[in-house]
Amino acid sequence: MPETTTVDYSTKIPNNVGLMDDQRVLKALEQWHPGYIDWWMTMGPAGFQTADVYLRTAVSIDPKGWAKFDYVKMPEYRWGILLAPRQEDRQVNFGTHKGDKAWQEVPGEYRAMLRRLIVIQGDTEPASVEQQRHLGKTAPSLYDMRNLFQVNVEEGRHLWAMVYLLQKYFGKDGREEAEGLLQRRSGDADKPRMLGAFNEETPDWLSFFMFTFFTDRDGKMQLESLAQSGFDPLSRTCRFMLTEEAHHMFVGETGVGRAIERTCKAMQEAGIEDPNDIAAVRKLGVIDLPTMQKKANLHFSLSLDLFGSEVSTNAANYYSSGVKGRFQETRIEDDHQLMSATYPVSKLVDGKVKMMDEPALTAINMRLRDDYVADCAKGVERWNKAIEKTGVKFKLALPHVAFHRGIGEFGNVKASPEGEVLSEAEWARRKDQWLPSKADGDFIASLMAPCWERGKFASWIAPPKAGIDNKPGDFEYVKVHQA
Ligand code: BYC
Repeated sequence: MPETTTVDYSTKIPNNVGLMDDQRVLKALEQWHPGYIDWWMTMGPAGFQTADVYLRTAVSIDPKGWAKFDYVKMPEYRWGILLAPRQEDRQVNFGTHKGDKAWQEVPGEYRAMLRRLIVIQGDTEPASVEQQRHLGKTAPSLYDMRNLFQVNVEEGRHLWAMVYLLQKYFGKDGREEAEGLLQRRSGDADKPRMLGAFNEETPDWLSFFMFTFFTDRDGKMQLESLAQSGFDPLSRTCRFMLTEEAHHMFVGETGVGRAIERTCKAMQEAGIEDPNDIAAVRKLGVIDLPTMQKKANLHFSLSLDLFGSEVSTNAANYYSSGVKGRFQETRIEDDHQLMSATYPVSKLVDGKVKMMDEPALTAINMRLRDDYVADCAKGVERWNKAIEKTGVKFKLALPHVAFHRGIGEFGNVKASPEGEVLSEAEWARRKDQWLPSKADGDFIASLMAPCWERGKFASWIAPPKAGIDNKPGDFEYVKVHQA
């Protein structure tokens, strides 16, 4: 079967890339499959592998109606290879090869670069599943549990997507890298995942929602940039991944939004006006807004580190070579080569944060990070509108980009959420005001009691506005008794 818009489910590995006619790759993927299932069973969602879960599975790559919903046991989910349709006349849209026909094979000189980018992207996908594997046990509702599992199986599929590229286009090295993706483990001292944020814990559901809001949004930005790639199979893969990614950010934004809604409502009902009266708010069995701010500070700053250094020759090379573009590259009005343009970069000068013009080519990471920050800010604004509507006087805010950073210009300094540079001693004295402390973590953990009755929600979170696939409020999204 040639490339199609519908997915061929007749093979063990569903696909729209004509795998049946590509025996070499089909065989490589079939050999990789048992290792993947083994990884899923040992590192995937703990405790629910035998339960029926109401999941969506991609059946087509047509943006309208690409998914179907049904009960599936997670290990039987049909992970497959799905690429957005090929555009015959697609070109390389930026860099020194601008105007050339997009590449259907890997150009020899960019092989190492492309492989590295694909491996980094691939590594994050299983990492997030590992980070989230214990959350099912404390799910605040069946609805939320189902969303967690949906995110997890799709991250698993995104790993398949990168493994397909490695195995089809990178020969022996690609097969070795595909194995490596199953060997590393989030948080493991000896064989950690590649990027910092993917070795952190996701200890509770508020972290999960913040992660899907902030870190999956980095995923969106990185995938958008890779979707611009002159290497057409990478572009097409990332374009389809983005359709799935949108739901993950929805889970994050509405998850935090529902926690906020519940807290504000509980405060109103109890007549508590001061959102900073943390002890009083916590007594209501909800998460106080200042603690939500701390969690946002943590996840935002960890996610900023995923953009690499503000000024990066790696990023410049990716761009000039045509392998990784800018966010919405084709909508930007400039020469798409950045020979002489500059871009303002935030830098530390004499202990103060200042904007300095740098060659736009080396400031690609900074630009993507700026686009990301703007996208995050819109979501935070929506949360603030919801708070305002309830009459509670509190505003969430994104911390300064210098706050709590491990990578880049601010990687070695301590700064407050307002961007004021601090001494180590000052930071140590005040950091618990800005980042979740042990006591905050313990309090949140105390609320993480499972709530698995149909249509019921844990004390700290409001129900969603609508069900998944228009299901009613008491729908049994996960048949937990089978687990
Ligand atoms: N941690 O020039 P630099 C997602 C290293 S999330 C550790 O500043 P570059 C998802 C870097 O490797 C999206 N090391 O950075 C979300 C380099 O090392 P070498 C994932 C780091 O290369 C939720 C050195 O520092 N996708 O999809 O321009 C759930 C200097 O590098 C880090 C991608 O990231 C770090 N944070 O940019 C599931 C896309 N940052 O070469 C999934 C692919 C930098 O000197 N990756 N280093 O040994 C890239 O585009 C780039 O590699 C990066 C870094 C943006 C990550």
